[in-house]
Amino acid sequence: MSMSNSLKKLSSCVLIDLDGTLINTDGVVSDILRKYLSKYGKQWDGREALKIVGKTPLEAATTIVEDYGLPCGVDEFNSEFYPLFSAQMDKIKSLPGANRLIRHLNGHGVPMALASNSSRANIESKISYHQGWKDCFSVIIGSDEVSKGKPSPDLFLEAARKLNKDPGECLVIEDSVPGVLAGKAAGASVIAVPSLPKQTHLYTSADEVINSLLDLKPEKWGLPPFQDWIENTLPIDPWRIGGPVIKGFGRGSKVLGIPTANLSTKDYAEELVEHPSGVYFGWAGLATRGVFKMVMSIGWNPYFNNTEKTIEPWLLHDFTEDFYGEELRLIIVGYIRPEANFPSLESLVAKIHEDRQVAEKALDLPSYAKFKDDPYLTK
Ligand code: ADP
Ligand code: RBF
Ligand code: MG
Repeated sequence: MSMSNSLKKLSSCVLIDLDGTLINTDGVVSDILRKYLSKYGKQWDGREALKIVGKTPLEAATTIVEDYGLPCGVDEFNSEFYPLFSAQMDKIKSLPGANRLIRHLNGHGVPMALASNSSRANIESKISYHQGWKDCFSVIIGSDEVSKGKPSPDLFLEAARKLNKDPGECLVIEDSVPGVLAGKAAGASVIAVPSLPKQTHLYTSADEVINSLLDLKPEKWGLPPFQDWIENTLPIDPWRIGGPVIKGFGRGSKVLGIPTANLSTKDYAEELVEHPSGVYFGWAGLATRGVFKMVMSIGWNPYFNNTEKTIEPWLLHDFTEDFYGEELRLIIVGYIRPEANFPSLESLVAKIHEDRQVAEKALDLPSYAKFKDDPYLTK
């Protein structure tokens, strides 16, 4: 729950978690467990993810061995799991906004500590694949270096001590519930960035819950603001997706008066997990019709509470006919805001029209406009 600004404590340093907060460890762990469990005739269904997020390695392994009734002990599981995991560590990607955050804070001389429930050795290995990260942290500390891991406050207390800071001056950034509890128990201010979708209700003890690192506003905590937003938009590394336009939920035009051209989720499952939900914009190409400005939402559409994460691109042009089946190409170049819920359909529609104006204006800026000519859009 967010506290009123006047009650917020100002922070002078940042204590940050690694797995699920800065890097997407979950993706690689899920891949390994899927294959590993199938050897025992069991199926990894991701349900366990909620139970193991933020746990120490021992707790996570115990949960898996017990819940799947594996015919091996925790030690045996670990001796098989860790070599598989180590071999895949180079494939763990940084989460959107992580690199940007680390560079920003380091560039402004804000002291940073990395405090993780994983072991010190594993932390070092994992971050070695991310250029320049190690040098940005004045302190790195793993759960094998304190007596108890999160949710105990030990890791954060020790990190603060090593930074020579009072815990009350520290801002903790965490994706897991145990991590948030640890931060609060240490006396720090805590921002939660839940790594699992639709779990916001579990994070009531955090001082602020944000959807992704893209939504972090350091100035709220007395830290230097990001300077890369331009005209209410955040430039992102452009990404491209395309495919034939399929039938969506059948309510875009009917319910909102805002048609959105849907792509098959099967064809871009990887992009869908990789990109945080939210409102984005860019360019859309239809081979026989041309290139158009585009604003879209990614996610579960809280107002409609969808069960599936989708991409809903609205082409900013009046078409006289539908174009189902035609090849649609998108280049997504910027971010506007997180998805939100609204008290009424009118307020949702008004917000989407506001997004349209933000996108239309921003796409004329040279740094976004240049993608209009990208051959991907029409070839
Ligand atoms: P669906 O449930 O299939 O997404 P919508 O009511 O959202 O249906 O309408 C989307 C369809 O409308 C698109 O697939 C496309 O064929 C057509 N369409 C017409 N104008 C637009 C536009 N400006 N942006 C996106 N789709 C449009
Ligand atoms: N749905 C929401 O529930 N919350 C939002 O914040 C939201 N933002 C949107 C922004 C844009 C630019 C567009 C095109 C759609 C947005 N919608 C949002 C999605 C809308 O609910 C969706 O298009 C319908 O579900 C139609 O299928
Ligand atoms: Mg649609």
